[in-house]
Amino acid sequence: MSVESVDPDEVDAADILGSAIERREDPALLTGDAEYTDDIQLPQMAHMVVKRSQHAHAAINDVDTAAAEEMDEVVAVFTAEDIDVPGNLPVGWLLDTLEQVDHPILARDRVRYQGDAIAVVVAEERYAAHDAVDAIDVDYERREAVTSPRAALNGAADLHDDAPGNTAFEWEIGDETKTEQAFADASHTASVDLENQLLIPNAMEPRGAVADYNPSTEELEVAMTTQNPHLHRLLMSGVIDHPEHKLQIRAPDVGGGFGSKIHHYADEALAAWTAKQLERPVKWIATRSETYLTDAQGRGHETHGEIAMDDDGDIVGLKIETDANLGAYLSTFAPAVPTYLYGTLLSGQYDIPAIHCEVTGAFTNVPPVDAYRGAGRPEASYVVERLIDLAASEMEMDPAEFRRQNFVPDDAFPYETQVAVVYDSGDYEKTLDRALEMLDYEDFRERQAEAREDGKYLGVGFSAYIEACGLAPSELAGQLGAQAGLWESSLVRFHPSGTVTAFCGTSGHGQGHDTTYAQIVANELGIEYDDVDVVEGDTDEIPHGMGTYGSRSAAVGGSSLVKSARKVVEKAKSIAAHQLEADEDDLEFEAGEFRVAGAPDRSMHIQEIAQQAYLAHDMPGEMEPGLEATSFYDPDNFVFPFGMHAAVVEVDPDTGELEFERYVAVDDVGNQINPKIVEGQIHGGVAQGIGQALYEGAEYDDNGQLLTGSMQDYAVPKAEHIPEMETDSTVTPSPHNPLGVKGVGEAGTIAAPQAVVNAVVDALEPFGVDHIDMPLKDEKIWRAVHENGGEE
Ligand code: MCN
Repeated sequence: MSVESVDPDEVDAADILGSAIERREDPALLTGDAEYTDDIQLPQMAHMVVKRSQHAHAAINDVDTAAAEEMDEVVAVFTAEDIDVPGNLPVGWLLDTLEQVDHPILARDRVRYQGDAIAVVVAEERYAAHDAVDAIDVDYERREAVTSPRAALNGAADLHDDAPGNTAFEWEIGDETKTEQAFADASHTASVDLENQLLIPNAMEPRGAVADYNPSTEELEVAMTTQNPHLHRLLMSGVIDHPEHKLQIRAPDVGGGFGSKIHHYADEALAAWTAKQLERPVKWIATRSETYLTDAQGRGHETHGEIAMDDDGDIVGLKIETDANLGAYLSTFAPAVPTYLYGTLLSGQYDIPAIHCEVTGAFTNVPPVDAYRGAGRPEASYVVERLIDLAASEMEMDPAEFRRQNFVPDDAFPYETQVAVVYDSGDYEKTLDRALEMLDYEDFRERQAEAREDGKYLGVGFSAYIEACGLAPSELAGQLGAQAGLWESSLVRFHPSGTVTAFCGTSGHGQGHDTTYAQIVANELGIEYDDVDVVEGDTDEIPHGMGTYGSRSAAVGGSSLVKSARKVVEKAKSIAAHQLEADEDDLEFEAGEFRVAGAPDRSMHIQEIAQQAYLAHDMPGEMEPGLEATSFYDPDNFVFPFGMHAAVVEVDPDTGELEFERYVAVDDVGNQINPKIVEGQIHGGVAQGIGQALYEGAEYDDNGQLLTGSMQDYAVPKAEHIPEMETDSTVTPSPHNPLGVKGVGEAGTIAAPQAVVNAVVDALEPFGVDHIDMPLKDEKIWRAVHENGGEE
């Protein structure tokens, strides 16, 4: 059910919101006209390269930079001893039990993961800087390394003196007593031990920064690969001790992030600090290998889960214990991911009366672990949906019908879960019914039974996912430990000629905001889509902002634009009433036109009013000239998109090979601003989810050396590995924002992994296979089949 794109010129202005118009940002991106950070060339620009630890865990006895300093074209070499600013990366989310540890931008006396920054070289040319980095001699004293969170928490050598036992925090949610009682009273239980493997984000464009310092004005401009320029400005100003109002952070075109460009890393701060030290522009661009070693990774859970049912197959309780990998240091939002973005989603789409979850955060010798597309919510959805299948099997019930029986009913919204959130709106049976219809489910089960008789193993896997996005209501986020409110801000400005620039504090990096935001603003103002331009990603142009992550831009940024546009319309209305000599209450506003009720010939278009607002001197009363408005929009609640994905696979038990037959996705993201962009987001997300299910995973050896440090070894799926996706949607608007939208940017990634794993387990049911950890490589599947002798 592929959505057809349309040319915006063929869409009536009144229908622009909700139209599948082509993305206006694509021509520049596809023809090479886009400007990425590495495209920036400044006069006198030098290049910075980072000396990184080759060991995962070691004490540093000495760093000898003498040879490097002598090399041709080397401008400067800096180590931790030279850092004269705080130089400690902050954590933006706190928990009561959190052990905060130092995270210096250059390691002082200890390195804690392979790739930890030890020194930087700045040289006239990038390759000269790389050569000089190789000439730096580090005297290491190796320590034992640990990469599994469970092992780290159970007797491994401590990484930090301030965090004994490698425990970063202990956190719980839900009611333990009630849950224990529910399990004691239950007649059936099922359980699973699973690993949700570490993932490397793999944005197409590696991280980078170009910093330019002007000593006479003390202004420091940093163009960098960021998803949230304003937050980076705030954090960086503290790290390098530079006044925030003299620091400009600008996001040129950013080639994807998937969460990895939210966090504050050492490298970008070092580029800014060295530019200031040397009073000349400095560029730092990560190599692909460096992104593998240093980009914040995602997931990394080891979990034990149990589910309890009564005789009728109603779920009565859920118990989850998770050891979460945080890596070597706390990354910016790391404490939030395996806690509030995970534990609060453990009710899934189900009405579960008792839930208890305990999470222990562990320091290990891998790069910091933080948000990666979905961040906590895929982990929650995965454990819930795996347990649901195991529970259905325990009850000898069909997995689709077991889900239906336990769904939160459609008349129960707003629905308060046992894990501290209130779902805004939902109709879960609708997405299930549509998916079953698309699958021709009854027919599939018959085909499956017949195929088994012929020695062919087909399986279907369901994923009834839910996510919380639209991050976030500031009050709630503050109560949960966020160090900043998560509102969004915007400015809608009419120019005298009637065109509009819409500024927003989000910072798109592939999601199509130039298109969808223009659709929103054009619709509110009743003007042509082509008359609206969108600006994001620059702290000097946009007063404030919180950035793009947590699928928040449509729900929070888009709503802020609606709020600003409506303020503009209000002011325009006063001007129109004055000019038309009518009462404001008698004015109707439609399609950009203010009309006096009952006198249709007395009207003014909002673009005409814009001209009047700037150029005429005939304003009502004391009203100031100009036609623009700013807003801060702070939502009342998260939004909760949901859906039903289903994979159909065939597994060859003799080889462990797997083939997709179908992939069906029915998503509900509320009202859709642009159905083509929504579909594209689902496609990209599902591809990443399938990547996790089948191929991807950061693997380390016993010394903490990354074994999957290149695209040769870390298998990102190629187009040929991804099945044709059959997509459809239902629409259940969110009552919490004026657009009725829910986020879509992470939905596919949250939904896909368990659909695939459940399908494989379903296919292998005759062999007694009830769980296989991701990634489901052929060998693992084969081993699972043969563990029980390979006999049915
Ligand atoms: N949209 C819509 N109707 C809705 C919801 C959204 O038309 N009901 C549109 C929005 O206007 C926007 C797009 O869909 O153009 C995504 O919107 P939203 O769900 O609000 O997500 P964000 O824009 O905040 O993007 C963040 C999200 C996240 S968290 C990750 S991770 C991710 C993703 O977006 N990373 C991406 N999608 C990505 N896409 C690309 N190309 N690159 C990434 O790095």
